[in-house]
Amino acid sequence: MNGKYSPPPAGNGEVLIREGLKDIGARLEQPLRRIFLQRALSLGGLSLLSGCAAIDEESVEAALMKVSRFNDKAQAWLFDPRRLAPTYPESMITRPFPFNAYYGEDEIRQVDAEAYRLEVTGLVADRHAWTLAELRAMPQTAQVTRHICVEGWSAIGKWGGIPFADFLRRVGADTSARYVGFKCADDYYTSIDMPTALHAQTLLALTYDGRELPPRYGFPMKLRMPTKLGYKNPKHIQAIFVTNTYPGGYWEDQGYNWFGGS
Ligand SMILES: Nc1nc2c(c(=O)[nH]1)N[C@H]1C(S)=C(S)[C@@H](COP(=O)(O)O)O[C@H]1N2
Ligand SMILES: [Mo]
Repeated sequence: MNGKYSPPPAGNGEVLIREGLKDIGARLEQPLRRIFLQRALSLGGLSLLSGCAAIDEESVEAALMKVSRFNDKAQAWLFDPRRLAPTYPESMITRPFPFNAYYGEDEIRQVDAEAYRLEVTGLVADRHAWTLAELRAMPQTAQVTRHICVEGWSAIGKWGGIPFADFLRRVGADTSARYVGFKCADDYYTSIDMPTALHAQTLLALTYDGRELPPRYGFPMKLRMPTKLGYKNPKHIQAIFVTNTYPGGYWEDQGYNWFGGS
């Protein structure tokens, strides 16, 4: 969101193509919150919001949060686990592929490959921590898909790695649980719904464009989901946990829509 990347000039096809209901939800939330707050305050008593006359910022926030959670439910209901996001020929890969994070490129996290262990906890049978060699030994696949960021850019890239559904099965995850949460090496965190975690195109990505995932794109590993907006795709994953307790996320806790479908 605060990345230093400037979008390529429009006209080479790499402009935001989806103005769908779902990402509009995420993009409008900030202005909507302001308008809503102004109206509520100037009307003095929007009792339908809270059932009481005193409208303060907190109750408006709470009401908007309810709207956003309602959106999550609607999106979860609309999500078709069998529908595939578009894939593209390699000739359409955006070069260079943009970098984005809540910090600039000068602060990209350097994760030590030797010391790295992926923690897997929560509702799983096998809680052992994974080395990179173990992760690379699992069957891998690759796909060319479009990444869409709420900041208004999109780009096509090629990610390779372990189908996340295979990984979840391998660790004996309780796939009836509601959430999969992620903690990252840079303090970023996010969480997703189980149907998206099990989607055929959700990858635990270890490579970018046929090579080891570089630090800028999330070394040693990111979760790549072409069915979700950019901010739902955690880079530098350090820990994965399966839970029924809502884990939120870095941007989601600041008002971005949690489901974040694209
Ligand atoms: N760990 C971590 N993951 C992250 C972010 C971040 O700041 N830290 N930013 C998110 C956002 S908003 C976007 S658009 C994508 C950018 O991924 P890219 O650098 O591969 O383009 O990473 C997402 N995952
Ligand atoms: Mo983003």
